[in-house]
Formats: sequence, structure tokens, C-alpha cells
Amino acid sequence: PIAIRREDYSAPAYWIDTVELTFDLDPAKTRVLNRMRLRRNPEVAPEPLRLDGDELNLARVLVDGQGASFRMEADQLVIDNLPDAFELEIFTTCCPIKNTKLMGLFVSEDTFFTQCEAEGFRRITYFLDRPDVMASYTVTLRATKAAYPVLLSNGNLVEQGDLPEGRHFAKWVDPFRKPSYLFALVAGKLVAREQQIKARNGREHLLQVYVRAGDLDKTEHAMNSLINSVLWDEARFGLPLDLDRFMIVATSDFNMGAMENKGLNIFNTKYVLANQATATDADYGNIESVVGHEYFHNWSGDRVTCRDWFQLSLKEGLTVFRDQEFSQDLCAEPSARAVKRIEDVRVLRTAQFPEDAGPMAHPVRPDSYIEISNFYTVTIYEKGAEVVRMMQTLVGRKGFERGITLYFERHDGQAVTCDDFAQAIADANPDTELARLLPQFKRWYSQAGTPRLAAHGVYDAASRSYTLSFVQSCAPTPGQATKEPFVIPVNLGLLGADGRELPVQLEGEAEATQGTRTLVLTRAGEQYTFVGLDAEPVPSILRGFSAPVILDYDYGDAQLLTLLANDPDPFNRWEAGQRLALRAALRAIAEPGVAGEQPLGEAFIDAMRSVLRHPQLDAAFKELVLTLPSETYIAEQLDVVDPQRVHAVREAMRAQLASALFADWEQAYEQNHDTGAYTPDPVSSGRRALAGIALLHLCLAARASGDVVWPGKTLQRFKDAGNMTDRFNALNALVASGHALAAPALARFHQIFKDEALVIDKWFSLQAGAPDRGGDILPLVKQLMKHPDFSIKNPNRARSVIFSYCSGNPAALHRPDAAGYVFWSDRVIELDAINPQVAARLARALDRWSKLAEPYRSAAREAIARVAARPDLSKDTLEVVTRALS
Ligand code: DPP
Ligand code: ZN
Repeated sequence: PIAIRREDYSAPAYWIDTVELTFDLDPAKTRVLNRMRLRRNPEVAPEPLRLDGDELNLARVLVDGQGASFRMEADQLVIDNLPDAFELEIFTTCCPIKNTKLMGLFVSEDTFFTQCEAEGFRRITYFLDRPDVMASYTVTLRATKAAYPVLLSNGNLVEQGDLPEGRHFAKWVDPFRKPSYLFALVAGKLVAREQQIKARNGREHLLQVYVRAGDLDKTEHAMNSLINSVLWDEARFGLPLDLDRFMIVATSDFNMGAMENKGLNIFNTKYVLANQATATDADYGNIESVVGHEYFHNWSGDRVTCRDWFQLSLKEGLTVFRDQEFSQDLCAEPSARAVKRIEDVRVLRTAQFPEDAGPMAHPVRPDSYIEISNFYTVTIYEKGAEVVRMMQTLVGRKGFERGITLYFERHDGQAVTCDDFAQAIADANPDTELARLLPQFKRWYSQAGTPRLAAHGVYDAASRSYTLSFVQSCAPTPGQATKEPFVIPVNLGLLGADGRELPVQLEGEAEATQGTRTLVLTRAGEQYTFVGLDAEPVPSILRGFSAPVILDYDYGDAQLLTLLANDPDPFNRWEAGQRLALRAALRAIAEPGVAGEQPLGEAFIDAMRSVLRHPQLDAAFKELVLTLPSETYIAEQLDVVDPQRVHAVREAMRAQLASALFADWEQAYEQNHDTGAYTPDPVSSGRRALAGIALLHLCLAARASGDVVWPGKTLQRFKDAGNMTDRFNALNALVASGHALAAPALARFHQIFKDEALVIDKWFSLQAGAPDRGGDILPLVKQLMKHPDFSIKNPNRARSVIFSYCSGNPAALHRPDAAGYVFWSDRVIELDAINPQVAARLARALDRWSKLAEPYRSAAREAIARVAARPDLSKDTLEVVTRALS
């Protein structure tokens, strides 16, 4: 397979102005008539027309109504000697029922759906399937009325009616030009929750959420999230809904989370369906942010789209940033905003930092790819969002809003680049650091890898001054041996040893300021001297995680305890606890023996007790502080990783916290477990989260002490719970503590929810991700795959079992006998024949193999090589394993 390179971009040789599509929908053979008006792009030297296609049966090609001569070159349909402007008619058929890749037109539970991003439209018809070709679409759908009563496509329904032989049709016109990746159709037996809303500007809109008939009672939260999204984008950024009708449709077979097709978003059911009996607080939160995300794409993605797929983060980084801000803005309490920020950073550090340090590391704007589907990554999405967030930090919230306004004014209706975006934000804010530093700032787009920021502080009593020096560096990544310095905004505050926030005054400044200051680092090494300090301060560096970097600062334990107890910045307060826990973990990992059994010191345990019993702190924040850094995050801090050792130490830490804080967990549980009538608001969901982690530790403590009271109470809680969050937390406590009551509880859970696919996913996932005790998880996973409810073809189900094990359960996967790796390679190969995108995602589970200690390292490499040696591998999977081995 050949690599596509960013520098090879050239404008298309033809433009497509209009597309008229007529579908005769049939699962085995769908006929697609495609009538287009094209014209030569006068700015490009004449070339033949090359249309992309994939797995299509071509029946007819007419140019201006006449049979035309054409040829096939690989998958492309090539036509020479075309006039400057012409009509092209192409008739093809395809087979949706056999489409297990779930790209293009496919069938899920007797309903037709499409997925066209990034390159799925070519599986529907021959086309210039690239995002810079934007056309006006008219779509007619025809199908049997009884089997497919609902016929949907982008835009407005302009005509519908009956046809002979029990068939009917619907005609849709999209008022906006769009690239082919935003095309969508849906046809099947669906029902809709509808709501008419009036936007702030007075315009009326019809909002619809389509699901299968039995799921209508699970659509209220998605609808509310959609309404909030419409109102928020208009209020915060002045971006109104531009359509009369906005539709969301849920499908249970979907490769990704959801898709922002213009006016017709298609969603994985996981991000639509929720009621209190079936969905957890986390599910509610995810639905809100994904509904928001796809809705916000209506501007950042659809109205202004990407010139080419290297610019993917133009829409994804920006839209993740927007959905993060949306979720924060919906929080009434500032502390709830901080909780959301901590959760977002945790995702970045546990998933994106490893990606940036591994074989798939790539810049936010990549330079090349073999298969674009492999670049829908945490780097493009989450790191991309951090880059946008740094821009906001550098120009201020109001300045950023001005920048967004200019961006959309300048580029509405266009397909543009990351450079265009950064330029608009800078141009709207000419007197800011961002504008002055723009070329250097844009290294965040071009250089891969996570920068390290080493900070060092020296206090000088004689001059009452404190000097902080920073040195930034960034390790080589594939294809990038050396890096230039980044622009790093560092939000900083100073605390006294007593925990009070100190005024900040830099040398040469006339006055001190209160609270957080933003330092903008631009050089490899930099120094700041703060004056007017009577004693050595405790620096609170990188407040709110103001840049996606690894901060090394040689804090003393006492300083971290001060920050944990007092930092007015909740992020750094949480971070101080994480640093203390990480430090204990790394020490215990390095010193096998007794230290490894009781890794936590008294001071840390006391600090955790203070947090747990704190009268003012939020329950949600407490839960975050009491959650130890994940095994994956701990492993990232090590040069050589023994996953068994990491697991053993973290489990020992949890056991120690469980026993040492037993009375405190009891109190936390008693105070928080009753949250009254269910609502998924931040306060009550925080209390449920804290009660849940308390219950887990009470069961872990019972495991050590032989106590039967708490496991019994937990089972009762599981049975009586009035919502899924409480029920699932109780089940998790029994499973994670390895209690004998877990088995009957699991059986009962399955019995209650056997008809709720998303809940059964949880049931599978909990078991495949449970703590490994003596190698028991792999045999269990193999057994789960034989369960009648298991199907490898359904991506959600495959993820719930196979990914929960391979990507979510390191100690169970990394077995000394290598059986976990053999299982992984078998599944990658099996999935690759069904669904290459899902297979390639699973292939990433061993990205970090080269960090492993022996015997894991060699065995993992062998398993990857085994996959790579397979003939007929998809280019998706081939790209991943090839990069892993190089
Ligand atoms: N563009 C889609 C999204 O919203 C891809 N799944 O992220
Ligand atoms: Zn997106």
C-alpha cells in the first residue's frame, strides 16, 4: 500500500456542482442512479476525470446522455476527453446486507444506514470522494413501504408518496453544499421523539430523535442535550441552527461514536439511549457531550470543512474543544467545571500521551497516512482540542470568541486548513502573544510527541526572591528526530507553606497581582524571578493543565501535601494527590519485597482521610482524588514495564487504602448513598460516584478481613438499586473484590437486562475487564465469546469483550505464558476479515510492546509479527502493525 502525503495535495481537476441520487433500496441489491453536473477546474492543467469507487457493480456510464468510453484503473473509474462542463450519469449496484465493514451503505437490524466519513461514499457510487469537492444534493429514496416506512436523508423533505407494488418514495433536498463524507440516508422501521423549538433568534426548528420502537422511553436525555446544544452554540459563539429540521438516528451497529452528517446525524445507540434503569451517570455525561459534539460540527465541520484529511483536527480538535466547553458551561458550580476538566485531562494522559510516545505518534496535522481511518485518534481529537484551548488561553475567552466569529465569516462554505483557523484566531486578536508568536505556536500542529517541561525553583532569602527555571524538551518521534521549542502557556500561582495564596510579582514589575498568572514560554530554557517573598513558596505550576506537557518538578512530599490541602486551583489540588500516589507506586515497583505490600506512607493515608472527610469538598472531586492513577498511566512513567508488578503494586495500594480508611469509607458511603429521586446532575452523580468507590473499598477491605457484612450489604444494594449507576457500582464492587457473591449477582443482572443490548455490553465488559487473579480472566474471556449473546460482528459487543480485555486489562493480557498475545493476534486476524477499522483499532493494543520487560517484550513482538505476516491483511491493520514493528 502507498502512503498519501500532505505535501502532495493538489486541487481537484473537476468540480461537482450538483448531485441527484436515486436509490432503490434492497438489502441484497440496492440500485443507485447518480446524475451529476461537473465542470473542469480552470485552475488545474487538463486531466482525465478519475472517480473513486469501492466494491461497486458498475452497470452504465453516460456523458450528456450518451454512452461514454471509460476505463478502470484499480478502483478508479477514468474518463478521458471530457468537455469543460457536462452531465454525468452513473448507474451502479451494491450489496448492503453483506457490508460487514459498516462503511458506505449497510443494514443494521433490518434498517439501512450509511457511514461515509472518511471514504465511505465511494462504496455507494463513483465520485470525487474528497472533502474539498462540495456539491448540492437531491436524494430520492424508494423502498417497500411495509419494511421501510421511514425514509430519511440530509436537508428538507420536499416530496413523498406511494408507488406501485407496495413501494413508496421520499425526496430530500439539502439546502447546503457539502462534501460527500457528510452524505447520509436512513430507511427502516423507526419512531421519533419530536420537539419543536424556537431559537434565540426566533427561528423555529423541528428536532427529531429516531430509534427503534421499544427505545422511545430512552430518548429524553438525548433530546434535552440537543436542545441545550442548539441554545449554547448560539449564546456562546453566535452560531445558530441553519436548518428547519435536525435529525438524530441511532443504530446498534456502528464503528465509531457518532457522525455529523448534515441535518441527519447518525449515532451509535450507546450515545443516544438512556433511562435511569439502563444507563449510568457516565453514560448520561457521554450522551450529552457526543450529542453536543455532533451538533457543533454543524458549523465546525459542515459549514466550514477540511480541505483534505490531513486537516482532520481542524474540525475534530475544534469540535472536541467546543463540546468540552459546552459540558463545562452546563455545570452550575465552578467545582463541577473543574471535575470535567480533570476527567478530560485524565483521558488525554492515559490515552494520548502513550500514543504520542509510541509507534503511531503523529502530529496533530499528520504528514502522511496509508489509511485515513487509522488517524481518527486521541491525538487528532484530544490533543487537537488542547491546542485550541491554548489559543483561548493566549487570547482570552472574549478574544477567542472574536476569533471564531472571524473564522466563520471568512471561510463559510469553504474547505480549509489548520493554518486558516489559527490565522483567523490570531487576526482577530492582533495585540496578543498568539498573534506575535503564531509561526512558532503552529509547531503544535507540525511536531509530534509530548513536550517535557522540567522546572526548578531556588529561593534566595537575602533578596526575598524566588527563581523558577524551565527547560523544555521533546523526544524524537517516528520521522521527526529533532524538535524546535514549543510555545507553552504556563498558568502559575504561588502558595505559602501555610497554604495561603501569595501575591505574584515578577522582578521589574511595579506591583504584585493576585491569583493565577500566565507565563508564555517560548525558548528551550527560561527563567522567571518572583520578588517580595518572605519565605520559599510552593509553586502551583500548570494550573488547569494549561498545556499538554509532562511537568517535572522535584516537589518535596510536604509541598505536595500543602498543594493537596490548599491549592485554590482544583486541577493542581487533584494533581498533587496523583503525584504523591504515583511516587509511592514507582517506589514500590522499584523495590520488590515488603515495601511493595504496604506501598503507602502514613502521611498520604492521612491526607486521603482528610479529603474524604472534608466538609466543603464536592463528592465528585473526592472520588477523583481517591482514585489512584491507572496501571496504564503508571506504566507510562517507567522505562521498562513489568505489567504484573504494576498491577500487584496498584492492587496493594488499593487494599491498603481500603483497610486503613475503613471507617472513613463507611462514613462516606453512609453520607452519600441516598441521592433521592434520580437525576443525572453533577452534584447527585458525584455523590453516587463517591458512594460507589466507597463500596468498592469496603468490599476490598472485606476480602482481606473476611468480613461478610459489607459484601452482603452490597448485594442488597445491587438488588434494591433504583438506578443503573448504583446497581452497576454495587455489582462492580463484588466483581472487582473477587467476592463469591459476584457470580449470583452477575447471573441476576443478565436475567434482568437480557433484552437491553447496551446493558449486556456492560455485563460482558465488566467481566472481561475484572482484576486478574492467577490468570483467570483469559479463560473467562474465551468462554464469554461462546455465550449466545456474543457476536464479533457487532462492534459494541466485540469492544465489550475483546477490547475490554486486550486494551483495558493489562495485567490479564500480559501473561508470562504469552497466551494473551496469541488471543490478541487471533482476534485481530479474525476481525480484519470482517471489519478492518475495528481490527486496526484492536491492533493498537500492543503499541507499547517495546517498553515491556522480558519475557513479555519478545512474546508481544512475535504476536505482532504473526499478524503482519498474514497475506491479504487490510491496509488499516497492515499500517498499524507495520509501524509497531518498525
Ligand atoms: N466525525 C465523526 C466525529 O464526530 C467521526 N466519528 O468524530
Ligand atoms: Zn467529531
